[in-house]
Amino acid sequence: MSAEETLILVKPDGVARGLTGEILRRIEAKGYTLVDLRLVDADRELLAAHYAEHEGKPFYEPLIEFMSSGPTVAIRAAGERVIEGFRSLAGTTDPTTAAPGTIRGDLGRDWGLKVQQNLVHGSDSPESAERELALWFA
Ligand code: IDP
Repeated sequence: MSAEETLILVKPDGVARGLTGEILRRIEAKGYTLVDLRLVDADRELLAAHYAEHEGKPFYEPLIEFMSSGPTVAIRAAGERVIEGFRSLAGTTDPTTAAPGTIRGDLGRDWGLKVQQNLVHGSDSPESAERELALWFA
């Protein structure tokens, strides 16, 4: 069986703050393999497909706007249980309360905006990973 793969994004706040290297370092230090990586200026069509499950929620428009505000680094990463492992490295959604030691907990905080700028995205299931990798690495 080949190793599990996931989609990781360094969101525009992470790229703008110069944290891409630090985030890649943490992924590699955990032992996951970087299989592919690209810098993407995500358009609305890609973001609407990626965040389809959130359409209609109060933070949806601010989320799409934020994710269009600058380049995103898309990463295809691989390893045993990498989906679960990266979600654990990333920390919980709200960066203010994400545990210290996690990417969001150590490097993120609330900036008083309508959307949580929380530096990274990681697929949440094998089905999401397959769908999202197809979108970002089309
Ligand atoms: P996740 O990225 O931790 O998996 P999701 O629930 O999939 O979280 O939400 C997608 C993204 O939407 C989050 O990473 C965050 O940027 C934003 N978001 C989620 N919930 C809220 C909220 O209640 N307020 C503002 N932004 C949110």
